[in-house]
Amino acid sequence: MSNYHIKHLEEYYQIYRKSIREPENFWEEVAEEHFLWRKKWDKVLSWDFAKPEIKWFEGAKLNITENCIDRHLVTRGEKTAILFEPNNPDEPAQHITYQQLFERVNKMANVLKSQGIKKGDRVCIYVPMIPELAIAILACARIGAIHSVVFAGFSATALLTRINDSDCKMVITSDGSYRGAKTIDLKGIVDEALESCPGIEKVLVVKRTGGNITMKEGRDMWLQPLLDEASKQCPAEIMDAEDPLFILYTSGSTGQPKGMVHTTAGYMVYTAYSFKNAFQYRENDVYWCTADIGWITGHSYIIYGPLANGATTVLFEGVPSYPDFGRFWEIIDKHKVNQFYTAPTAIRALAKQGSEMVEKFDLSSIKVLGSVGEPINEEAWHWYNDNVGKKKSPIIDTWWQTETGAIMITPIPFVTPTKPTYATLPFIGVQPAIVNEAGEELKGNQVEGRLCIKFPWPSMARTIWRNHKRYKETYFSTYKNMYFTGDGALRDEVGYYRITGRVDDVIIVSGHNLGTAPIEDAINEHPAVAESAIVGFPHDIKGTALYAFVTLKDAGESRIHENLRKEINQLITERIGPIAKLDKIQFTAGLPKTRSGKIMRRILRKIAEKDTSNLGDISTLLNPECVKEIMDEAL
Ligand code: 7RM
Repeated sequence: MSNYHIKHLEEYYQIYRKSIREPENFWEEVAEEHFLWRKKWDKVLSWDFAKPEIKWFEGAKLNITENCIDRHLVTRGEKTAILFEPNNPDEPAQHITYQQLFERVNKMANVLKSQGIKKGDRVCIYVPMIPELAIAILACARIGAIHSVVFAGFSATALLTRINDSDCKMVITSDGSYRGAKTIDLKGIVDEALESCPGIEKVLVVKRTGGNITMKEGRDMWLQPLLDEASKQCPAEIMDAEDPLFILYTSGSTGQPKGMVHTTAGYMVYTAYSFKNAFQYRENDVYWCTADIGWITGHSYIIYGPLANGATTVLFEGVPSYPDFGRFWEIIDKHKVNQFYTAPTAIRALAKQGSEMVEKFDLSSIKVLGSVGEPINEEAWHWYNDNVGKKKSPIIDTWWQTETGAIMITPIPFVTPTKPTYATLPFIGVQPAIVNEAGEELKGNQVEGRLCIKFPWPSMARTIWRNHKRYKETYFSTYKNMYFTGDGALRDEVGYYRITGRVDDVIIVSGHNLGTAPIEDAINEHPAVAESAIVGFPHDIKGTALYAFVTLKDAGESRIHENLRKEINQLITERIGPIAKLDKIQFTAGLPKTRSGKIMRRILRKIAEKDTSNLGDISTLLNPECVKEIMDEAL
C-alpha cells in the first residue's frame, strides 16, 4: 500500500487511521519518499498548543524550489509547468516548461540579490495574475526571502498597511493590469501607498500594459533589463524546516489584518500530499485553479502543491465574464483541463447565465471539480454537477483556511461518496472536533457546534507576524488545547462534516474574507457618519453581501441619503477595495448596544436576514427602543 496515493474508501480509512494513531511515523514516511532534503530531520513533530508552539521536521534542511522545480528537470524538463492564459483570448497562451521556469526563477532570484534582498527579508509582491507573479514568489523562496503577496485588487491603503506591518524592503509590481475590459493603473496605486512606506528601498516593475507611469529615480526599476543581465544559475539557499516561507494577510474580526506566517517543510509536505490526493492528480493531467494567487488558495494550489508534484498548472489572468460568460468553459476546452477548482460565488454567477454558454464547449476532459472559499449551496452544487461535471465528475467541496495552509476537510474524488453542501470527511492527518460553547467536545454523530482541530497538521500557520500574542488569543484561547477555526459545523449521521459559516464577525463576500472592523472604520471616516455596523445578508451571487447600519452625526443631515451612500461606498473602495462595497445602507438613529458598549451585531444580522420572529433577549440592551425603529425601516 502506498501512503501517497489513495485509491478506494477502504484505503482512505486505513491510511487515515494510521495518520491519527501514528502521526509522526505517517508523515515521516510521506516526507522521506516524496521530497528532496539536503538534510533529514532530527524530530518529526514537537508541539504545545498552550504556548502555542508547533514544529515539524525540526532540524531538516531543504529549499522548496528544489522540490518544485530542480528535481523535475531530468524527467520533466520539457513538460509545461505553468500554462499562462491571458485576459485577452486573442493573445496566445504561454507554455512555460520546467526548464524555462528554472531559468526564469533563477534570473529573478539573482535580480533580487543584486538589489539587496537577503535571506529573511520581506518582499511585497503586488502583481496581477501573470507568470511574473509565480516567478517572483518562487524567486523569493529560492533565496530565502519571505514573500508577502498582496492581492492586486486591493487599494493603496490596504497595500501600505500590509507593507508596513511586515517591514517589507521591496515591492515587486507591474505598470498596470488587465481585468476583463478594464485596465488598472497598478503602479499608480503603489506610488500612492509608498508615500507612507518609509521602509521600501526598491520597486521592481514588470511591463504588462505599457501604460503611462512615473518611475521614481533611485527607487523604481524596470524588471526586464535587470533580468536580461542576470545569470540563469542561482544556487538555492538552504533553509531550515521551520524558516518562514511566506506571510499572507487575512482579515480578523477586529483591528489590523493578521499576517499569517507559514514555514517551509511542513507546508511543502502537506500541500503536495493534499494536492495529489484531493484532486487525484495523475502525471500529464492539466490542472486549473481559478483563484487569485493573492489568496491562500493560489499559493497552495496554483503554485506550491501542483509544482511539488511536477504538474501542469494553469494561470489565468482574466475574469469569468470576459469577453463573455463562456470564458471558463472555453479555456477548459482549449487546454483540455482535467481538474477544475473554483469558488461558489463564481459558480453562482455562471449558473445565472443558464447552461447554453457551457454547452457550446467540449468539457469531456474534466475528471474532478473542486469548490472552495465558502459553503456551496445546494442549487449551485447541482448546477455545477449537472452542467459542468455532466454528473460524472465528483465535486470536492474543500474546507480550509489561510491559517490551515491547505485542505482540511474534503471528499477524495472517486473514493469518498459526495453529498451536496457537505465537505464530508477529514483529510489524512486532520483531527477535527465539534465543541459546544462551553468548550466540551461533542462526540459521536449528529452533533452541531463550533469546529476545532485537536492535533497539529504539518501546514498550519505557526504564528502571526510579530504578534504571537494575537495568534494565541485568536486560535488557541477560546478552547483549551484546541485550534479554533471560527467556523460552525455539524457532523451528520455517517460522520460527514458540513460547515455552517463563521461564528465571529468575519463576513465572506464572493469568497473574500472581510472583517467587519476595517469596513466600519472606512465608513466612520465619512465626516457625516457617527457610527456604523456591518453584517452579512444572503445574496444570490455573492453568497453573502454587506448590509450597513449607519448613524449620522446630525440626524437632520440635509444632503440626500443617496449621495451619502455613494460617498460611503467611494470611501470603502479607496480604503479597502471594491470587493468590500455595501449592497445596502440603512440610516438609523441608533445601534443596539450592550451595556458595556458593544454593538449587538447578532440582532442586526437577524434584521438584515429578515428573520425577526425571534430576536432573542433584547432586555439587556442599553437602548432596546432602537430595535423597533430599525426593524420598521429595514430595507
Ligand atoms: C481557503 C480559504 C477561510 C474561511 C473558512 C470558512 C470559509 C472556506 C469553505 C468554507 C464552507 C467550504 N481560506 N470556507 N472553504 N466554508 N465550505 N468548502 O477560503 O482564509 O480565505 O477563508 O472560508 O468560513 O473559515 S480563507
